[in-house]
Amino acid sequence: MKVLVIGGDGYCGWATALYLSNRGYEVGILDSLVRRHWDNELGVETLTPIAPIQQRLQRWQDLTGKSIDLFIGDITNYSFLHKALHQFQPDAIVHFGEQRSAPFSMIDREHAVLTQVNNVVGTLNLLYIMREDFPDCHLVKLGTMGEYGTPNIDIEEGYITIEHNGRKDTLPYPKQPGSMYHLSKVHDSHNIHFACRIWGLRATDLNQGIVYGVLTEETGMDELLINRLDYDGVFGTALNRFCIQAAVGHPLTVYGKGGQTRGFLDIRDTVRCIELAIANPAQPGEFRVFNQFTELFSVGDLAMMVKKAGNAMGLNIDINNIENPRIEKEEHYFNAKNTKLLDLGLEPHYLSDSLLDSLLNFAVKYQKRVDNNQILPTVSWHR
Ligand code: NAD
Ligand code: USQ
Repeated sequence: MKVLVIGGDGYCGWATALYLSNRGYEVGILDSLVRRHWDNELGVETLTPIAPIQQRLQRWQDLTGKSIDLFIGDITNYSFLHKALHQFQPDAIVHFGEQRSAPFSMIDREHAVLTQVNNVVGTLNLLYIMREDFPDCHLVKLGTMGEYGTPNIDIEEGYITIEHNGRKDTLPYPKQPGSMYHLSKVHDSHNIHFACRIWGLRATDLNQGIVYGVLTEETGMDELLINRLDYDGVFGTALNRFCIQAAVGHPLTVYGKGGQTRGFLDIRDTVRCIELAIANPAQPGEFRVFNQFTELFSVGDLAMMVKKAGNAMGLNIDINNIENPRIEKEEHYFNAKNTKLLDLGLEPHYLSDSLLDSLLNFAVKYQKRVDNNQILPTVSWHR
């Protein structure tokens, strides 16, 4: 089976491409490398030294004998995308290739427009090519749990059955995203749903929670295969950031009261979830939605867990509840369903002391690469 991984030079995409290649899928990576460019523009670097994509792929081939095709270009460029897809002829497309940072999208108007154009137009181009030339191809699209926001009722997987004035229907679950980035994912979901309903395409929208960890079986095989691990205030995400902050003796940056609760998952489960979605494709015309996370945590509780694990290793760790740069609920109800991937066979790697130890040790190993000036948040949601 041929799988094209769009965004395969990024954090989730790189781990997924190698995992699928290792399991016998014929894999292609398509990436514009724009994420490396945004890092340069912001003056930030991943904690880990990542090799150029060509070197990464050469090393993978040398180690395993497996080759991965590479297409460098931007999916908002229709003619490039058209050519790449016709060359590769995918059976499934895994689409990670978007601007994925909420703070980046909230810097100013330009960054909001860039985010929404990059994400919405890229996905739209993909849908049109699939409609014209690859109608049986299965689109596996990375969405986000943040599409739902934090409603005061249970969050279902994509759809909710509603009774209204004596009539009943199952409808898309209401969306209340908290950033211009999360909004771009809502727009994508609507466009993909339309393409399935009206054109009969098949798609799975994976509403993923926050990913943590860095090692997978494949990316751990060799230093040249190392994955990115972001810690800066724009692209770094909660748990990964806390572990790196702990390693360099920076107080953990809990925003506001810290009661913000989100879905989380280990990167080893991200790659498995993608495989489960590919191996069990949506039906023609079906727009399937899975909530892709394994556990719920508040950011305050995560900080406490990192402090405890770090203390046990002899690290001295403070937690700072700093002023929240975002506009979001800091204490709220949050109960989201996540049974669909479990029903397909996902066996979660739950957050454990050993994972925290390994992530903390990993961060200690690369601590010299940390620029302390990049840790505090600089982007504000406030006017
Ligand atoms: P990332 O920034 O590490 O990787 C994204 C990759 O996509 C980059 O290599 C980038 O160069 C590429 N890309 C972006 N726009 C492109 C375009 N127009 N054409 C071609 N390539 C393009 O991000 P990530 O953390 O790996 O996230 C991957 C996907 O998963 C994103 O869609 C994100 O929204 C989603 N997601 C991530 C997380 C997380 O915690 N990291 C959580 C939930 C959902
Ligand atoms: N937070 C802190 N301290 C920090 C960083 C974040 O308290 O140092 C808080 C934020 O205020 C927020 C929560 O932690 O309440 C999550 O923030 P985050 O930066 O870890 O994650 P988020 O902005 O939601 O975005 C990340 C990925 C995005 C993905 C999303 C999944 O960057 O691509 O879509 O997680 S979810 O959160 O489920 O929508």
